[in-house]
Amino acid sequence: MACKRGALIVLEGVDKAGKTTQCKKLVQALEMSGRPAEMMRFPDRTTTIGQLISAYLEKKSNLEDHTVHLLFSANRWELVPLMKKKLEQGITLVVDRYAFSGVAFTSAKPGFHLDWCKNPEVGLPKPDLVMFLQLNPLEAAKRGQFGEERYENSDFQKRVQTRFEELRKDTTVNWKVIDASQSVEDVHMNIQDHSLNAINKAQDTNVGVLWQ
Ligand code: NYM
Repeated sequence: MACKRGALIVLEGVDKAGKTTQCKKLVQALEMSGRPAEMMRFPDRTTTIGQLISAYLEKKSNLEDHTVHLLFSANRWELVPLMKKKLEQGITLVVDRYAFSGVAFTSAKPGFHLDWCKNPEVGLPKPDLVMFLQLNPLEAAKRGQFGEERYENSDFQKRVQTRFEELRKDTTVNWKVIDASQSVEDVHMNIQDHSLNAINKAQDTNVGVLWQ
């Protein structure tokens, strides 16, 4: 490796947990401390595949459930070359949702098994750290109404939460659970500590392979 690689850091959690706010704050803090960092989010709605997903989420189109699962996965795979390039350049990637959201959301639908959902994600770059922003449904409800997009209702979100709990049992992934009911600043400090640790550990290792 020519320079020390960046870390792949993922934030996961149910809706309203504060993932996007915290991703932005983390990138800002890392940049200010002289560590190159960039934010990414999945789905990335800017690509051709991302636009199909976006129309589905906005209920402008209907897609068969297996098909949309594979599109979410393809949307990650199409960005893998770019992700690898940035990591090699020493840029830390702070990612708002990743394969874990993919598996948790689809497997919350009737008739979907976790293993089937994980399959297309096997082999993706493995995050050095996955932080799960934990917020109970009552706290989440206090943060305002759900929007109009698909999946944005509390029954479905509860099932998603259970699927995330299942995924967090996997010790091959470096999960950290963050109490998202704290103040934005306290959550940020917590996230920053874990991230600096992960960045230090990652720099002299190769990027891992997810679920393989
Ligand atoms: N979602 C997100 C999935 O169903 N599968 C995936 O692979 C990913 C990354 O899309 N409700 C769902 C979770 C969200 C929705 O995400 C859009 P966001 O962060 O609201 O743009």
